[in-house]
Amino acid sequence: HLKMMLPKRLDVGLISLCLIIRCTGGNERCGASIRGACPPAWSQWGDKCYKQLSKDLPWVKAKQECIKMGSVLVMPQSQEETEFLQKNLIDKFWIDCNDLQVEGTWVCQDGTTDVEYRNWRDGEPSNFGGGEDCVVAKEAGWNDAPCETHVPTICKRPPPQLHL
Ligand SMILES: [Ca+2]
Ligand SMILES: [Ca+2]
Repeated sequence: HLKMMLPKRLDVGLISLCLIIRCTGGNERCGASIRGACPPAWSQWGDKCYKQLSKDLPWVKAKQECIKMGSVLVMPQSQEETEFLQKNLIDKFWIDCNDLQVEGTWVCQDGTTDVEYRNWRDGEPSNFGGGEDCVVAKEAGWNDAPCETHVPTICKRPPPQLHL
């Protein structure tokens, strides 16, 4: 009998909590979500969470591994974001930027959002040897490199949210 009662009591508790938050949140925040902190082992910068994978990977594999973790391959949108990653995680890493479809036409995306920010190192992109279609961020700037190269990988995700 006790087992039957427990879920009901939890439900009542959760509903009360929601009502309390709605009441104290004011009109603007009614129905809004609360953003939590980053999960353990993820580093936080603003409203983004980052984690470096334990293995260096080829670019396509790097993208796949991030998606498996419910995240995306990182694509910094500013110098500030890049510096945070280089100081706190690693100075060299793949970014979600490639010219695989049309040589010289760079597709750079933060998740599904196109990113305009570019930070090429002098002399890059070089498409050296005709086979450099993926991008590595380094301290001196970006370099296009062969996608098969094993490079450190950083994944990005938003902090978990509690929807009310
Ligand atoms: Ca290329
Ligand atoms: Ca290059």
